[in-house]
Amino acid sequence: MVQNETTAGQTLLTEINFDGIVGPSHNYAGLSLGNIASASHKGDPSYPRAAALQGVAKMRGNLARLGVQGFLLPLPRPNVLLENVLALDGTEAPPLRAAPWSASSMWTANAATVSPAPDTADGRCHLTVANLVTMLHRAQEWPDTLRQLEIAFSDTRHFAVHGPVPPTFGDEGAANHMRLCEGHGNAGVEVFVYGKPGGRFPARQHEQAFRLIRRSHGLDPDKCVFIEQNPAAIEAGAFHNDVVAVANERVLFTHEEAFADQQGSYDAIRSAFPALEVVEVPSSAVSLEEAIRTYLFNAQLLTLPDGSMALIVPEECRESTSVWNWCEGMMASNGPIREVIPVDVRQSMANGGGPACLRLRVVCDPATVDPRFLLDEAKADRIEQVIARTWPEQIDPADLSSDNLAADVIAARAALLAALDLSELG
Ligand code: SUG
Repeated sequence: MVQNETTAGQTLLTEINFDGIVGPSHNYAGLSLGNIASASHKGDPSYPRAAALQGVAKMRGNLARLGVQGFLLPLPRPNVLLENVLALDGTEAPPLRAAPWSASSMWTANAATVSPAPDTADGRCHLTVANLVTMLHRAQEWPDTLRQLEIAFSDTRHFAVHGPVPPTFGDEGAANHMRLCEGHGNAGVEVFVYGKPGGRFPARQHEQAFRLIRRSHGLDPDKCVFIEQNPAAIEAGAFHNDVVAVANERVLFTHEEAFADQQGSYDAIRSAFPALEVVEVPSSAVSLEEAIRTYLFNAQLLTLPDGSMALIVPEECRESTSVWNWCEGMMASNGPIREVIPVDVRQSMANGGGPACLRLRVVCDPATVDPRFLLDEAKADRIEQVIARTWPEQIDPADLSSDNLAADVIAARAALLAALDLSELG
């Protein structure tokens, strides 16, 4: 396990990836305006069992690589509360009927914004649950996500879990947040990336949401950088910044067209974090469209136990000539990213969620987390068995009002909670 001891020498801080287990109602309803994969797979049949097993396989790989892995559970679906609020009576448009069924909480990069303990004024790790207000099917997530975070990170000596910022300010969590540091357990520089409204697609992350989080997490203003997303990237389908950039330790891996002012953004980060190493992919090598289609940047950039870095990318990257050529060139060079490892998360990808969307990074001492949210091989076996036994094999969007399917989805989730001793989330 890669671990850093804090200067106080009391806790062992490490980065833990908490993956969202893909829920039994996973479907393609085309609910996310501005998310090209979601729109283009609208109406397709989905395969929840295969989707969830792909997710567990990814977690197993990272558990083997890093020695530590966490997870968050699917939320209750169909969401009866939302169904009632929407006054569904069969006359509504199909997207409204589909929203209470969404399994979108699988993308835990949108669960919360996380500031590790070494960055905060009170020395605790702060998490603010994301309000996700821009999309109806995602706005229903936060109350149940908050309940889960409050259990997983209930040790208030080490964690502070915050409710959402007011809904006036759209907040999509860690998907638009990056952290540069010498090692995960050292104090870092937090980079907040926001969009400006007014374009063809919604700008889902508002600047003021992040400014509020900066204050409530007790972050030093000199160690925070606020950067505008490139409006052209949002127009091209980068609805979250993690579709075009990812950071780990001193490395920022980014497309050339990620930010409104690319060079100015590097300069701003570098003035707070002089050791910054930028690995930039030029548009001449990989177009913005191809980067978004393959999700090259929606990768997990991991520090392996030997200190080298590996990039966990979707399989779609290996199938793209321009992207794979670039990856091979990078691996042959002397850069900080030594290895590129493709993983199959195709069911999630078809809804616009790559390897990085599926995980929330929390730097903390694993001993301070509720162990029920931490994975080991035996637990992965157990999770797989429940999924294989109870997750629907296929869902057609037209099935989404069926009482039988609702009963199956509810029973499947309950079986998983029981297997993990987490029935209190029921
Ligand atoms: O919010 N897709 C998600 C994908 C989220 C990806 N997360 C990150 N980039 N971190 C979204 O757009 C599609 C659901 C549907 O169409 O049924 C969806 O919600």
